Amino acid sequence: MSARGRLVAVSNRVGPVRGAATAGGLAVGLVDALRERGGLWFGWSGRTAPAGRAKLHRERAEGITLATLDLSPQDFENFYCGFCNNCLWPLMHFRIDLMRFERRQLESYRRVNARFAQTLARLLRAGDQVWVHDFHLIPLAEELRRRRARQRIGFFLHTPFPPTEILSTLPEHESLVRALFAYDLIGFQTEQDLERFREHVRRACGGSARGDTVTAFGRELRAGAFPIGIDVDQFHRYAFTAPGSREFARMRGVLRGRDQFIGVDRLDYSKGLLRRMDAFGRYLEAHPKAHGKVILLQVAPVSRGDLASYRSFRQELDREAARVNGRFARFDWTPVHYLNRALPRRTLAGLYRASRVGVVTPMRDGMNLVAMEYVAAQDPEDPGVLVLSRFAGAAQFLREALIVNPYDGEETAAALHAAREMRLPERRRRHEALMRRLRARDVARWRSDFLAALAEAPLARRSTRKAK
Ligand code: GDG
Repeated sequence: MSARGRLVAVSNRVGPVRGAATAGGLAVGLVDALRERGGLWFGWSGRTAPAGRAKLHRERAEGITLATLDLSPQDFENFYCGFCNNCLWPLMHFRIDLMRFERRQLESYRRVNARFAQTLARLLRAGDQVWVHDFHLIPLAEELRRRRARQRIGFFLHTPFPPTEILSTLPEHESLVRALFAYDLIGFQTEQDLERFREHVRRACGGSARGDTVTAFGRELRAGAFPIGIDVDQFHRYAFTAPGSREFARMRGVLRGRDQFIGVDRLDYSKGLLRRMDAFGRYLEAHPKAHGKVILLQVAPVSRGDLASYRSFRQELDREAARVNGRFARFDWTPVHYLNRALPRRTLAGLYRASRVGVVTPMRDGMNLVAMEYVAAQDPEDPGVLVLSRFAGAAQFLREALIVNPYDGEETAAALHAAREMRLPERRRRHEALMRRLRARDVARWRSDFLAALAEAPLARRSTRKAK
Protein backbone atom coordinates (compact mmCIF):
# COMPACT_ATOMS: atom_id res chain seq x y z
CA MET A 1 0.00 0.00 0.00
CA SER A 2 1.44 3.43 -0.89
CA ALA A 3 2.03 6.28 1.54
CA ARG A 4 -0.89 8.09 -0.05
CA GLY A 5 -3.38 5.86 1.72
CA ARG A 6 -6.23 3.85 0.28
CA LEU A 7 -8.00 4.69 -2.90
CA VAL A 8 -11.77 4.40 -2.62
CA ALA A 9 -13.53 4.30 -5.98
CA VAL A 10 -17.27 4.78 -6.15
CA SER A 11 -19.27 4.10 -9.28
CA ASN A 12 -22.75 2.94 -10.15
CA ARG A 13 -21.49 -0.43 -11.41
CA VAL A 14 -18.64 -2.18 -9.61
CA GLY A 15 -16.13 -4.66 -11.03
CA PRO A 16 -15.16 -6.96 -12.42
CA VAL A 17 -11.68 -7.18 -10.93
CA ARG A 18 -10.57 -10.48 -12.45
CA GLY A 19 -10.45 -10.05 -16.19
CA ALA A 20 -11.01 -6.29 -15.87
CA ALA A 21 -9.00 -5.68 -19.01
CA THR A 22 -11.22 -7.96 -21.04
CA ALA A 23 -14.39 -6.41 -19.61
CA GLY A 24 -13.28 -2.92 -20.66
CA GLY A 25 -14.90 0.30 -19.54
CA LEU A 26 -14.16 1.84 -16.19
CA ALA A 27 -12.64 -1.34 -14.77
CA VAL A 28 -9.55 -0.97 -16.99
CA GLY A 29 -8.93 2.49 -15.60
CA LEU A 30 -9.46 1.71 -11.96
CA VAL A 31 -8.32 -1.79 -11.14
CA ASP A 32 -4.56 -1.17 -11.38
CA ALA A 33 -4.75 1.84 -9.09
CA LEU A 34 -6.99 0.00 -6.63
CA ARG A 35 -4.63 -2.98 -6.59
CA GLU A 36 -1.58 -0.78 -6.03
CA ARG A 37 -3.14 0.98 -3.11
CA GLY A 38 -5.13 -1.80 -1.44
CA GLY A 39 -8.32 -0.07 -2.44
CA LEU A 40 -12.03 -0.27 -1.89
CA TRP A 41 -14.57 -0.18 -4.74
CA PHE A 42 -18.08 0.72 -3.73
CA GLY A 43 -21.37 0.99 -5.63
CA TRP A 44 -24.52 -0.76 -6.77
CA SER A 45 -24.53 -4.56 -6.91
CA GLY A 46 -26.53 -4.50 -10.16
CA ARG A 47 -29.31 -6.38 -8.35
CA THR A 48 -32.57 -5.48 -6.67
CA ALA A 49 -33.88 -6.64 -3.28
CA PRO A 50 -36.98 -5.61 -1.37
CA ALA A 51 -36.40 -2.45 0.71
CA GLY A 52 -35.25 -3.43 4.18
CA ARG A 53 -33.82 -6.73 2.93
CA ALA A 54 -30.97 -5.14 0.97
CA LYS A 55 -27.65 -5.88 2.57
CA LEU A 56 -24.05 -4.92 1.99
CA HIS A 57 -22.22 -7.48 -0.12
CA ARG A 58 -18.50 -7.66 0.47
CA GLU A 59 -15.85 -9.62 -1.36
CA ARG A 60 -12.08 -9.49 -1.79
CA ALA A 61 -10.36 -10.00 -5.08
CA GLU A 62 -6.67 -9.47 -5.77
CA GLY A 63 -6.19 -7.21 -2.76
CA ILE A 64 -9.24 -5.09 -3.61
CA THR A 65 -12.35 -4.97 -1.46
CA LEU A 66 -15.61 -4.77 -3.37
CA ALA A 67 -18.57 -3.48 -1.38
CA THR A 68 -21.95 -3.24 -3.06
CA LEU A 69 -25.55 -2.49 -2.17
CA ASP A 70 -28.76 -3.68 -3.80
CA LEU A 71 -31.47 -1.26 -4.92
CA SER A 72 -35.10 -1.70 -4.03
CA PRO A 73 -37.30 -2.40 -7.07
CA GLN A 74 -38.80 1.10 -6.61
CA ASP A 75 -35.37 2.71 -6.59
CA PHE A 76 -34.31 0.66 -9.62
CA GLU A 77 -37.33 2.14 -11.40
CA ASN A 78 -37.10 5.69 -10.10
CA PHE A 79 -33.38 6.21 -9.50
CA TYR A 80 -31.75 4.12 -12.20
CA CYS A 81 -34.28 3.95 -15.03
CA GLY A 82 -35.94 7.23 -14.08
CA PHE A 83 -33.76 10.06 -12.89
CA CYS A 84 -30.41 8.70 -14.12
CA ASN A 85 -31.29 7.33 -17.53
CA ASN A 86 -34.48 9.16 -18.49
CA CYS A 87 -33.57 12.57 -17.12
CA LEU A 88 -29.85 13.15 -16.52
CA TRP A 89 -28.49 11.09 -19.43
CA PRO A 90 -30.51 12.91 -22.13
CA LEU A 91 -29.85 16.26 -20.39
CA MET A 92 -26.09 15.67 -20.37
CA HIS A 93 -26.27 14.84 -24.08
CA PHE A 94 -28.23 18.02 -24.87
CA ARG A 95 -31.42 16.01 -25.63
CA ILE A 96 -33.95 17.93 -23.57
CA ASP A 97 -36.62 16.75 -26.01
CA LEU A 98 -36.13 13.29 -24.48
CA MET A 99 -35.65 14.44 -20.89
CA ARG A 100 -38.40 13.31 -18.48
CA PHE A 101 -38.48 14.92 -15.07
CA GLU A 102 -40.52 13.50 -12.19
CA ARG A 103 -40.13 14.77 -8.63
CA ARG A 104 -40.51 11.31 -7.13
CA GLN A 105 -37.58 10.19 -9.29
CA LEU A 106 -35.43 13.06 -8.07
CA GLU A 107 -36.36 12.09 -4.51
CA SER A 108 -35.31 8.52 -5.22
CA TYR A 109 -32.01 9.84 -6.65
CA ARG A 110 -31.37 11.74 -3.45
CA ARG A 111 -32.44 8.82 -1.29
CA VAL A 112 -30.14 6.35 -3.03
CA ASN A 113 -27.20 8.75 -2.77
CA ALA A 114 -27.94 9.31 0.93
CA ARG A 115 -28.16 5.57 1.54
CA PHE A 116 -24.93 4.92 -0.33
CA ALA A 117 -23.23 7.69 1.68
CA GLN A 118 -24.51 6.30 4.95
CA THR A 119 -22.97 2.91 4.25
CA LEU A 120 -19.79 4.25 2.67
CA ALA A 121 -19.14 6.69 5.54
CA ARG A 122 -18.81 3.70 7.88
CA LEU A 123 -16.26 2.04 5.58
CA LEU A 124 -14.02 5.09 5.14
CA ARG A 125 -10.74 5.60 7.00
CA ALA A 126 -8.85 8.80 7.68
CA GLY A 127 -6.42 9.45 4.82
CA ASP A 128 -8.53 7.65 2.19
CA GLN A 129 -8.73 9.33 -1.20
CA VAL A 130 -12.27 9.00 -2.56
CA TRP A 131 -12.95 9.08 -6.31
CA VAL A 132 -16.62 9.21 -7.35
CA HIS A 133 -17.65 8.50 -10.95
CA ASP A 134 -20.39 9.88 -13.10
CA PHE A 135 -23.80 11.51 -13.00
CA HIS A 136 -25.52 8.79 -10.96
CA LEU A 137 -23.67 9.91 -7.86
CA ILE A 138 -23.40 13.71 -7.97
CA PRO A 139 -24.88 14.26 -4.46
CA LEU A 140 -22.68 11.61 -2.83
CA ALA A 141 -19.99 13.97 -1.47
CA GLU A 142 -22.59 16.33 -0.02
CA GLU A 143 -24.18 13.39 1.76
CA LEU A 144 -20.80 12.14 2.96
CA ARG A 145 -19.91 15.60 4.29
CA ARG A 146 -23.19 15.62 6.18
CA ARG A 147 -21.93 12.49 7.86
CA ARG A 148 -18.69 14.25 8.75
CA ALA A 149 -16.45 12.69 6.09
CA ARG A 150 -13.31 14.83 5.93
CA GLN A 151 -11.40 12.87 3.29
CA ARG A 152 -10.44 14.35 -0.06
CA ILE A 153 -13.25 13.53 -2.48
CA GLY A 154 -12.97 13.91 -6.25
CA PHE A 155 -15.62 13.56 -8.95
CA PHE A 156 -15.20 12.65 -12.61
CA LEU A 157 -17.97 13.22 -15.14
CA HIS A 158 -17.85 10.69 -17.99
CA THR A 159 -20.52 12.47 -20.07
CA PRO A 160 -20.40 15.96 -21.55
CA PHE A 161 -21.33 18.91 -19.34
CA PRO A 162 -24.20 20.76 -21.07
CA PRO A 163 -24.39 24.52 -21.74
CA THR A 164 -26.08 26.63 -19.11
CA GLU A 165 -29.24 27.21 -21.20
CA ILE A 166 -29.74 23.45 -21.39
CA LEU A 167 -28.79 22.64 -17.82
CA SER A 168 -31.18 25.31 -16.57
CA THR A 169 -34.15 23.46 -18.08
CA LEU A 170 -33.74 20.82 -15.36
CA PRO A 171 -36.04 21.69 -12.50
CA GLU A 172 -33.98 21.99 -9.33
CA HIS A 173 -30.72 22.17 -11.24
CA GLU A 174 -29.38 24.54 -8.57
CA SER A 175 -29.35 21.79 -5.97
CA LEU A 176 -27.49 19.47 -8.33
CA VAL A 177 -24.78 22.02 -9.10
CA ARG A 178 -24.56 23.06 -5.48
CA ALA A 179 -23.94 19.40 -4.60
CA LEU A 180 -20.85 19.44 -6.84
CA PHE A 181 -19.32 21.99 -4.52
CA ALA A 182 -18.94 19.42 -1.75
CA TYR A 183 -16.12 17.85 -3.82
CA ASP A 184 -12.49 18.99 -3.63
CA LEU A 185 -11.83 18.35 -7.33
CA ILE A 186 -14.13 17.90 -10.32
CA GLY A 187 -12.79 16.42 -13.54
CA PHE A 188 -14.29 16.74 -17.02
CA GLN A 189 -13.45 14.94 -20.25
CA THR A 190 -12.51 18.05 -22.27
CA GLU A 191 -11.63 21.73 -21.95
CA GLN A 192 -15.00 22.54 -23.53
CA ASP A 193 -16.88 20.71 -20.79
CA LEU A 194 -14.78 22.45 -18.16
CA GLU A 195 -15.46 25.81 -19.77
CA ARG A 196 -19.24 25.16 -19.86
CA PHE A 197 -19.15 24.32 -16.16
CA ARG A 198 -17.23 27.52 -15.35
CA GLU A 199 -19.65 29.51 -17.49
CA HIS A 200 -22.64 27.99 -15.71
CA VAL A 201 -21.12 28.80 -12.32
CA ARG A 202 -20.62 32.43 -13.38
CA ARG A 203 -23.97 32.93 -15.08
CA ALA A 204 -26.40 30.80 -13.08
CA CYS A 205 -24.79 30.48 -9.65
CA GLY A 206 -23.33 33.98 -9.15
CA GLY A 207 -19.95 32.36 -8.66
CA SER A 208 -16.51 32.94 -10.15
CA ALA A 209 -13.81 30.92 -11.86
CA ARG A 210 -10.13 31.85 -11.86
CA GLY A 211 -7.49 29.45 -13.13
CA ASP A 212 -8.48 26.02 -11.90
CA THR A 213 -10.30 27.42 -8.87
CA VAL A 214 -14.07 27.73 -9.00
CA THR A 215 -16.05 29.43 -6.27
CA ALA A 216 -19.80 29.43 -5.58
CA PHE A 217 -22.27 28.77 -2.79
CA GLY A 218 -19.61 29.92 -0.33
CA ARG A 219 -17.33 27.03 -1.31
CA GLU A 220 -14.21 26.73 -3.38
CA LEU A 221 -13.06 23.75 -5.44
CA ARG A 222 -10.60 22.77 -8.15
CA ALA A 223 -11.87 21.85 -11.60
CA GLY A 224 -9.91 20.50 -14.56
CA ALA A 225 -10.02 18.59 -17.84
CA PHE A 226 -8.74 15.00 -17.57
CA PRO A 227 -9.44 13.27 -20.89
CA ILE A 228 -9.85 9.52 -20.39
CA GLY A 229 -7.83 7.14 -22.57
CA ILE A 230 -7.30 3.42 -23.17
CA ASP A 231 -4.48 0.94 -22.56
CA VAL A 232 -3.12 1.32 -26.09
CA ASP A 233 -0.54 -1.46 -26.18
CA GLN A 234 -2.81 -3.96 -24.55
CA PHE A 235 -5.60 -3.31 -27.04
CA HIS A 236 -3.13 -3.54 -29.91
CA ARG A 237 -2.00 -6.93 -28.54
CA TYR A 238 -5.62 -8.12 -28.44
CA ALA A 239 -5.85 -7.58 -32.19
CA PHE A 240 -2.57 -9.31 -32.98
CA THR A 241 -2.65 -12.35 -30.67
CA ALA A 242 -5.16 -15.21 -30.40
CA PRO A 243 -8.12 -15.23 -30.15
CA GLY A 244 -8.30 -11.68 -31.64
CA SER A 245 -5.93 -12.55 -34.49
CA ARG A 246 -8.00 -15.68 -35.24
CA GLU A 247 -11.19 -13.60 -35.46
CA PHE A 248 -9.33 -11.20 -37.74
CA ALA A 249 -8.34 -14.01 -40.09
CA ARG A 250 -11.85 -15.47 -40.02
CA MET A 251 -13.40 -12.08 -40.82
CA ARG A 252 -10.96 -11.51 -43.67
CA GLY A 253 -12.04 -14.87 -45.06
CA VAL A 254 -15.71 -13.94 -44.80
CA LEU A 255 -15.11 -10.56 -46.45
CA ARG A 256 -13.36 -12.09 -49.48
CA GLY A 257 -11.77 -8.81 -50.52
CA ARG A 258 -14.70 -6.60 -49.63
CA ASP A 259 -13.98 -3.49 -47.56
CA GLN A 260 -15.61 -3.34 -44.18
CA PHE A 261 -16.81 -0.23 -42.38
CA ILE A 262 -17.28 -0.92 -38.67
CA GLY A 263 -19.36 0.74 -35.95
CA VAL A 264 -19.41 -0.47 -32.32
CA ASP A 265 -21.75 1.28 -29.93
CA ARG A 266 -24.12 0.59 -27.10
CA LEU A 267 -27.59 0.85 -28.59
CA ASP A 268 -28.12 4.46 -27.50
CA TYR A 269 -29.63 7.45 -29.29
CA SER A 270 -26.58 9.58 -28.44
CA LYS A 271 -24.35 7.42 -30.64
CA GLY A 272 -25.76 8.64 -33.97
CA LEU A 273 -26.71 5.19 -35.27
CA LEU A 274 -29.76 6.26 -37.28
CA ARG A 275 -27.90 8.99 -39.11
CA ARG A 276 -24.95 6.65 -39.64
CA MET A 277 -27.19 4.15 -41.43
CA ASP A 278 -28.61 7.00 -43.46
CA ALA A 279 -25.13 8.28 -44.35
CA PHE A 280 -24.08 4.80 -45.41
CA GLY A 281 -27.18 4.63 -47.63
CA ARG A 282 -26.21 7.98 -49.16
CA TYR A 283 -22.70 6.69 -49.77
CA LEU A 284 -24.08 3.65 -51.61
CA GLU A 285 -26.43 5.88 -53.54
CA ALA A 286 -23.60 8.13 -54.70
CA HIS A 287 -21.16 5.30 -55.47
CA PRO A 288 -22.75 2.46 -57.42
CA LYS A 289 -19.27 1.04 -58.06
CA ALA A 290 -19.03 0.27 -54.34
CA HIS A 291 -22.09 -2.01 -54.53
CA GLY A 292 -21.12 -5.56 -53.73
CA LYS A 293 -17.70 -4.38 -52.52
CA VAL A 294 -18.39 -2.82 -49.12
CA ILE A 295 -20.13 -3.83 -45.91
CA LEU A 296 -21.15 -1.87 -42.85
CA LEU A 297 -20.82 -4.06 -39.75
CA GLN A 298 -22.68 -2.42 -36.90
CA VAL A 299 -22.24 -4.04 -33.48
CA ALA A 300 -24.86 -2.52 -31.19
CA PRO A 301 -25.42 -4.46 -27.96
CA VAL A 302 -28.72 -3.68 -26.31
CA SER A 303 -28.35 -1.19 -23.50
CA ARG A 304 -30.89 -0.03 -20.91
CA GLY A 305 -33.40 -2.42 -22.42
CA ASP A 306 -35.73 -1.82 -19.44
CA LEU A 307 -36.54 1.64 -20.77
CA ALA A 308 -39.37 2.16 -23.24
CA SER A 309 -37.46 4.98 -24.99
CA TYR A 310 -34.57 2.60 -25.72
CA ARG A 311 -36.90 -0.12 -26.94
CA SER A 312 -38.57 2.19 -29.42
CA PHE A 313 -35.18 3.53 -30.53
CA ARG A 314 -34.15 -0.04 -31.25
CA GLN A 315 -37.21 -0.54 -33.44
CA GLU A 316 -36.41 2.61 -35.37
CA LEU A 317 -32.87 1.44 -35.95
CA ASP A 318 -34.07 -2.01 -37.06
CA ARG A 319 -36.25 -0.25 -39.62
CA GLU A 320 -33.45 2.01 -40.82
CA ALA A 321 -31.02 -0.90 -41.27
CA ALA A 322 -33.74 -2.85 -43.09
CA ARG A 323 -34.48 0.17 -45.29
CA VAL A 324 -30.87 0.44 -46.46
CA ASN A 325 -30.65 -3.32 -47.01
CA GLY A 326 -34.03 -3.44 -48.74
CA ARG A 327 -32.96 -0.71 -51.08
CA PHE A 328 -29.46 -1.90 -52.02
CA ALA A 329 -29.07 -5.61 -51.20
CA ARG A 330 -28.58 -8.18 -53.95
CA PHE A 331 -28.99 -11.92 -53.66
CA ASP A 332 -25.23 -12.23 -53.15
CA TRP A 333 -24.60 -9.10 -51.06
CA THR A 334 -26.16 -7.58 -47.92
CA PRO A 335 -24.67 -4.14 -47.26
CA VAL A 336 -25.59 -3.72 -43.56
CA HIS A 337 -24.69 -6.43 -41.04
CA TYR A 338 -26.29 -5.45 -37.81
CA LEU A 339 -25.85 -7.31 -34.47
CA ASN A 340 -27.62 -6.56 -31.20
CA ARG A 341 -25.28 -8.82 -29.22
CA ALA A 342 -22.22 -7.88 -27.21
CA LEU A 343 -19.06 -9.55 -28.50
CA PRO A 344 -15.99 -10.47 -26.46
CA ARG A 345 -13.49 -7.64 -26.32
CA ARG A 346 -10.76 -9.64 -28.08
CA THR A 347 -13.16 -10.50 -30.90
CA LEU A 348 -13.92 -6.80 -31.27
CA ALA A 349 -10.20 -6.07 -31.54
CA GLY A 350 -9.89 -8.59 -34.39
CA LEU A 351 -12.93 -7.11 -36.15
CA TYR A 352 -11.58 -3.56 -35.88
CA ARG A 353 -8.33 -4.76 -37.37
CA ALA A 354 -10.18 -6.38 -40.28
CA SER A 355 -12.07 -3.14 -41.05
CA ARG A 356 -10.89 -0.62 -43.58
CA VAL A 357 -12.86 2.22 -41.94
CA GLY A 358 -13.92 2.86 -38.32
CA VAL A 359 -17.16 4.84 -38.19
CA VAL A 360 -17.64 6.70 -34.91
CA THR A 361 -20.31 9.32 -35.41
CA PRO A 362 -22.10 10.13 -32.13
CA MET A 363 -24.38 13.17 -31.98
CA ARG A 364 -22.77 13.93 -28.61
CA ASP A 365 -20.30 11.88 -26.55
CA GLY A 366 -18.20 12.55 -23.46
CA MET A 367 -15.07 11.05 -24.99
CA ASN A 368 -15.68 7.79 -26.95
CA LEU A 369 -13.30 4.93 -26.35
CA VAL A 370 -14.33 2.99 -29.46
CA ALA A 371 -12.57 5.58 -31.64
CA MET A 372 -9.36 4.93 -29.70
CA GLU A 373 -9.73 1.17 -29.75
CA TYR A 374 -10.21 1.19 -33.53
CA VAL A 375 -6.96 3.11 -34.00
CA ALA A 376 -5.03 0.92 -31.53
CA ALA A 377 -6.16 -2.29 -33.28
CA GLN A 378 -4.80 -1.28 -36.70
CA ASP A 379 -1.78 -2.74 -38.44
CA PRO A 380 0.72 0.17 -38.64
CA GLU A 381 1.91 -1.15 -42.04
CA ASP A 382 -1.60 -1.07 -43.53
CA PRO A 383 -3.88 0.88 -41.19
CA GLY A 384 -7.55 1.68 -41.65
CA VAL A 385 -9.03 5.16 -41.40
CA LEU A 386 -11.12 6.61 -38.59
CA VAL A 387 -14.19 8.73 -39.41
CA LEU A 388 -15.05 10.65 -36.25
CA SER A 389 -17.82 13.00 -35.20
CA ARG A 390 -16.72 16.44 -34.13
CA PHE A 391 -19.18 16.09 -31.24
CA ALA A 392 -17.25 13.27 -29.56
CA GLY A 393 -14.82 14.46 -26.88
CA ALA A 394 -12.18 12.36 -28.65
CA ALA A 395 -12.31 14.71 -31.67
CA GLN A 396 -10.60 17.35 -29.53
CA PHE A 397 -7.32 15.56 -29.90
CA LEU A 398 -7.69 12.78 -32.51
CA ARG A 399 -7.12 15.43 -35.14
CA GLU A 400 -5.83 13.13 -37.88
CA ALA A 401 -9.16 11.31 -38.09
CA LEU A 402 -11.58 12.44 -40.81
CA ILE A 403 -13.72 14.72 -38.67
CA VAL A 404 -17.38 15.05 -39.67
CA ASN A 405 -20.57 16.74 -38.58
CA PRO A 406 -22.98 13.79 -38.15
CA TYR A 407 -25.97 16.10 -38.74
CA ASP A 408 -24.68 16.47 -42.31
CA GLY A 409 -25.47 13.19 -44.09
CA GLU A 410 -23.74 14.24 -47.31
CA GLU A 411 -20.56 15.26 -45.55
CA THR A 412 -20.50 11.99 -43.61
CA ALA A 413 -21.11 9.97 -46.79
CA ALA A 414 -18.28 11.87 -48.52
CA ALA A 415 -15.96 11.09 -45.59
CA LEU A 416 -16.82 7.37 -45.84
CA HIS A 417 -15.81 7.52 -49.48
CA ALA A 418 -12.61 9.47 -48.79
CA ALA A 419 -11.68 7.05 -46.00
CA ARG A 420 -12.09 4.02 -48.24
CA GLU A 421 -10.13 5.62 -51.08
CA MET A 422 -7.28 6.96 -48.98
CA ARG A 423 -3.83 5.92 -50.21
CA LEU A 424 -1.40 3.99 -48.02
CA PRO A 425 1.16 6.77 -47.33
CA GLU A 426 -1.56 9.09 -46.03
CA ARG A 427 -3.19 6.33 -43.99
CA ARG A 428 0.17 5.54 -42.40
CA ARG A 429 0.95 9.15 -41.67
CA ARG A 430 -2.41 9.72 -40.00
CA HIS A 431 -2.29 6.48 -38.07
CA GLU A 432 1.20 7.17 -36.73
CA ALA A 433 0.13 10.59 -35.50
CA LEU A 434 -3.04 9.19 -33.91
CA MET A 435 -1.07 6.49 -32.10
CA ARG A 436 1.28 9.13 -30.71
CA ARG A 437 -1.71 11.06 -29.39
CA LEU A 438 -3.26 7.93 -27.87
CA ARG A 439 -0.02 7.02 -26.11
CA ALA A 440 0.41 10.53 -24.75
CA ARG A 441 -3.02 10.35 -23.10
CA ASP A 442 -3.55 6.76 -22.16
CA VAL A 443 -5.64 5.48 -19.30
CA ALA A 444 -2.69 5.35 -16.87
CA ARG A 445 -2.03 9.03 -17.42
CA TRP A 446 -5.75 9.89 -16.94
CA ARG A 447 -5.76 8.10 -13.62
CA SER A 448 -2.47 9.42 -12.32
CA ASP A 449 -3.17 13.02 -13.40
CA PHE A 450 -6.56 13.00 -11.71
CA LEU A 451 -5.31 11.39 -8.50
CA ALA A 452 -2.28 13.71 -8.31
CA ALA A 453 -4.54 16.76 -8.72
CA LEU A 454 -6.86 15.38 -6.05
CA ALA A 455 -3.95 14.82 -3.66
CA GLU A 456 -2.89 18.43 -4.18
CA ALA A 457 -6.36 20.00 -4.04
CA PRO A 458 -6.90 21.98 -0.89
CA LEU A 459 -9.69 20.33 1.10
CA ALA A 460 -13.00 21.85 -0.07
CA ARG A 461 -13.38 24.84 2.13
CA ARG A 462 -15.65 27.74 2.69
CA SER A 463 -14.57 30.68 0.60
CA THR A 464 -14.18 34.06 2.21
CA ARG A 465 -17.01 35.33 0.01
CA LYS A 466 -20.51 35.26 1.40
CA ALA A 467 -22.63 32.25 0.46
CA LYS A 468 -25.21 33.17 -2.16
C1 GDG B 1 -19.23 6.50 -21.31
C2 GDG B 1 -19.37 7.84 -22.07
C3 GDG B 1 -16.89 7.88 -22.39
C4 GDG B 1 -19.15 -1.73 -26.92
N1 GDG B 1 -19.76 -2.78 -27.48
C5 GDG B 1 -19.18 -3.87 -26.97
C6 GDG B 1 -18.19 -3.47 -26.08
N2 GDG B 1 -18.19 -2.14 -26.06
C7 GDG B 1 -17.23 -1.33 -25.28
C8 GDG B 1 -16.33 -0.57 -26.23
C9 GDG B 1 -15.84 0.53 -25.31
C10 GDG B 1 -17.02 0.75 -24.36
O1 GDG B 1 -17.86 -0.40 -24.47
C11 GDG B 1 -17.85 1.94 -24.79
O2 GDG B 1 -17.19 3.10 -24.44
P1 GDG B 1 -17.57 4.50 -25.10
O3 GDG B 1 -16.60 5.49 -24.63
O4 GDG B 1 -17.55 4.33 -26.58
O5 GDG B 1 -19.07 4.82 -24.68
P2 GDG B 1 -20.03 4.71 -23.35
O6 GDG B 1 -20.35 3.31 -23.02
O7 GDG B 1 -21.20 5.58 -23.65
O8 GDG B 1 -19.16 5.34 -22.15
C12 GDG B 1 -18.24 7.99 -23.09
C13 GDG B 1 -16.82 6.63 -21.54
O9 GDG B 1 -17.94 6.56 -20.63
C14 GDG B 1 -15.54 6.61 -20.71
O10 GDG B 1 -15.41 7.76 -19.92
O11 GDG B 1 -15.88 7.83 -23.38
O12 GDG B 1 -18.34 9.24 -23.74
O13 GDG B 1 -20.64 7.93 -22.71
O14 GDG B 1 -14.73 0.11 -24.55
O15 GDG B 1 -15.34 -1.43 -26.72
N3 GDG B 1 -17.40 -4.31 -25.39
C15 GDG B 1 -17.60 -5.64 -25.60
N4 GDG B 1 -18.54 -6.11 -26.47
C16 GDG B 1 -19.35 -5.26 -27.17
O16 GDG B 1 -20.18 -5.71 -27.96
N5 GDG B 1 -16.83 -6.51 -24.93
